[in-house]
Amino acid sequence: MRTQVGIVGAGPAGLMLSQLLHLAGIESIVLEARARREIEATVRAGVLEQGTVDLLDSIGLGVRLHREGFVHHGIELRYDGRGHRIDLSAHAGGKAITVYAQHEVIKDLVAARLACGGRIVFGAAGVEPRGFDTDAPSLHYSADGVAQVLACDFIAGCDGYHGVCRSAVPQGACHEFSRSYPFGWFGILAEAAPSSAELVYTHHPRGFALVSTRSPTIQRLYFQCDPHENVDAWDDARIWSELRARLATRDGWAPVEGPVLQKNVVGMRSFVCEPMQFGRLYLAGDAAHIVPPTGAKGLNLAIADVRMLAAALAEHYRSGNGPRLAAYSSTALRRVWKAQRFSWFMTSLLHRFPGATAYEQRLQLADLDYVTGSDAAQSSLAENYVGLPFEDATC
Ligand code: RFL
Ligand code: PHB
Repeated sequence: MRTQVGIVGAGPAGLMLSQLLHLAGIESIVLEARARREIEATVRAGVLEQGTVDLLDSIGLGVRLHREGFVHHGIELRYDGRGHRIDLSAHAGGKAITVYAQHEVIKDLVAARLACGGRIVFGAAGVEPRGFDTDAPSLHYSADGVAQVLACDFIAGCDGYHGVCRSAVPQGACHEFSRSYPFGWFGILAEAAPSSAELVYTHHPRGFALVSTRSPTIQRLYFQCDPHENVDAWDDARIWSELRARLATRDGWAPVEGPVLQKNVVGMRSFVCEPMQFGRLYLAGDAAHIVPPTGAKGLNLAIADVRMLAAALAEHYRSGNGPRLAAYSSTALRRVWKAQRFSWFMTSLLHRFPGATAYEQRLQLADLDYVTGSDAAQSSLAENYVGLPFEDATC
């Protein structure tokens, strides 16, 4: 088998890359380890930046998103029992965010790929990128127990943080920068009407809490927990009691409660691999970098990477010469590091850090006071939250 671009991973990065390449007249095949129903059911991100929505619109994939997603023009920062609204649109040139679940984006992308005759190999086992330091890279894998080789011009490693592409890079070629946080997020899906029209990010002495939503009948909420927390130790009553305590305001606000449908604990890490290119292997999305979810940047960054990569590959195939392809890693990393900075800022602003001194706790409150009281600070937060402008044109 042969294709122009062999893509590993059918997450947002891999699927979007494949669709953008198709629209630029470039063939690709996606190899995905999991089954279609699994990738379409995994609950993860929810916040889409304006640029992500605009890109989905521009390729005709905005219909369901606009019908079922929620456009938010602001977020609330809550601390000391009081809420402070940040008007995102007023501070970021009219831009907004859309709350639309990642697995719904995945469903839309899979449907679009298949409708265009695109190939996604689900259940691809033992994927191994080879020869990416030569002009003849290939992906070795097995499907239904039969060994296969996919020869290609380029390999796109879109296989997430635990994928095989980054680990195929020779030791020493990849410089890794990382930070782990001494807490995780306990995430729930609950059957209840939205508690709030906009997202609520809360700082509380018991720890961070976040109110988000999914639909008129399903809410998504998170609270800071021990990274090794046992979800089975938390029944519905205990979960709601903790959320009530952290989210309470002086004027008696309380979340709308309902049965908890799903619960899990998410670790918090920051990670960057530099560079993002090794010969003919290009990494994109979580395969190259991850952020703690407090800034809602991971999925959006994955989409931004492949937008740049697709434009660079299109230029390469069009002109036979690819200055953009050569610059992919450095161009992408500039955006990546700004998202790292913002995610670190939001995480530091809002969480309770075990062992923080009284002095550090006071600084954190001063930071919250500054951000919610200063127009300049709100503009900075809003500009980053809705998504920084793209430096590069689309393909
Ligand atoms: P993904 O989504 O991990 O997809 C990688 C795909 O590769 C497959 N794969 C392999 N396939 C073949 N062979 C192998 N050896 C393979 N190994 C792996 C996997 O099965 C999978 O299908 O990476 P991608 O495409 O880079 O997308 C990244 C995003 O998924 C991630 O950054 C976001 O979910 C992060 N995130 C958020 N991002 C946002 O922009 N906004 C948010 O509101 C937001 N909230 C979140 C989040 C992540 C969370 N968790 C669970 C960490 C909230 C949470 C709780
Ligand atoms: C979500 O709705 O899942 C969500 C919202 C905001 C975040 C992270 C996750 O910062």
